[in-house]
Amino acid sequence: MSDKPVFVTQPYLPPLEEFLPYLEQIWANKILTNGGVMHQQLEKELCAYLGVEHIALFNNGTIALLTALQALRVAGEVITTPYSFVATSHSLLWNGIKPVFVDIDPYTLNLDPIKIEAAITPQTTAIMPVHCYGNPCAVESIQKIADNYNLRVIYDAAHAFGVEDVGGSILRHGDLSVLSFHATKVFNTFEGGAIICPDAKTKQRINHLKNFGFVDEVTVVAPGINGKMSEVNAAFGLLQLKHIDLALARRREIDRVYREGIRGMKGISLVEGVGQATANYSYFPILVEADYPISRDELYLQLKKKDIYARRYFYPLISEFPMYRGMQSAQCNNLPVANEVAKKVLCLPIYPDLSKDELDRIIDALKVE
Ligand code: T4K
Repeated sequence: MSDKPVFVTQPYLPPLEEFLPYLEQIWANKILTNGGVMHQQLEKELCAYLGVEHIALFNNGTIALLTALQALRVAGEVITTPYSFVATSHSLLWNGIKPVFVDIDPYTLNLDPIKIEAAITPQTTAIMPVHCYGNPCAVESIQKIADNYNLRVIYDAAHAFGVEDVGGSILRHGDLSVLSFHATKVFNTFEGGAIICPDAKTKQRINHLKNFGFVDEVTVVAPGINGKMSEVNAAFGLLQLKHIDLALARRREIDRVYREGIRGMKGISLVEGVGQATANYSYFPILVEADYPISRDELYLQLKKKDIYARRYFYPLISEFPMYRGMQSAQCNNLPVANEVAKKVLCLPIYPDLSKDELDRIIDALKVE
């Protein structure tokens, strides 16, 4: 059995020689960024692959989130989840918006729709839910609330590449959805991200905003940012797309082996997928319960000693960080489920190149007496 370190994830890299022709084309064109041919091609191919109509590529998911909020002119207060990566609520603070944290559902680990209404105030303008681990949010209940109160919905879909519900892509819900193509994601462009939007007019506004607000050489219509994806990143995306189905199939198999090996272990609960017609197996979270022989943190350290680098996504909760913890909605008693889950969660390694030996090694390491 190999004992090389196993990380929570590892990017899937196609053979290097397959990437060289893309680089040769970039070298020949000398167009490195600002919406070159690779960029245009990737937008087209992603729309087809994901089954969406309009996509705007970005240099990362965080800038895409910032821009999505700007695109819809969101202000005031936005309801969001504390159980996510900090970029979700940081994007609100960067826009001068006050995040209002609402607790999560204990099964989906996403924003609990039943608790949203009580958090709405006259200042609320939008809801920013997260499809955490690629598990779909309660999209219909959320839309109903948004319609009743005239709120915008921006999904942080950083984990949800390729996820579908019975009606098609999960990314079609809400006003906008934001993807991350970071190295640690199911589909990566080294760094990258995207906004999925419903119509050409919104896409045009997003395109202006990600290019400093420029419409043409002499016209600037908004205080935009530089959110453009480069040609090298787009080229890598085009190549990744050729391998994505294989990578997803491998993830599905790892998920199956984990479930088979772990189900029935005393003190470990699995997070079940709810509402996916197609899942992407982006993370493999387990919950370490009170009747497990050791605590979650002891297990985390014990795995580390065995060179297995599981991660406590998402602990600490966003609401525990200094820039949020003074807010009323960040208080522990407002977020009992999120606080409980953050204490129990551990994400096990999952990525296409994880070998059978490594997988067995991880499952064995969970068998603690
Ligand atoms: N919204 C949500 C819900 C998100 O989860 C994220 C990002 C965003 C928004 C923002 O999107 P971006 O602006 O990032 O596009 C990682 C990622 O940096 C972050 O993208 C991701 N979420 C978050 C959940 O995880 P860290 O601090 O855990 O990453 P790091 O560097 O510790 O990497 C984890 C492991 O992955 C390493 O131990 C080894 C492996 N790894 C990592 C990198 C970067 C590699 O093998 N190769 C690599 O290049 O945040």
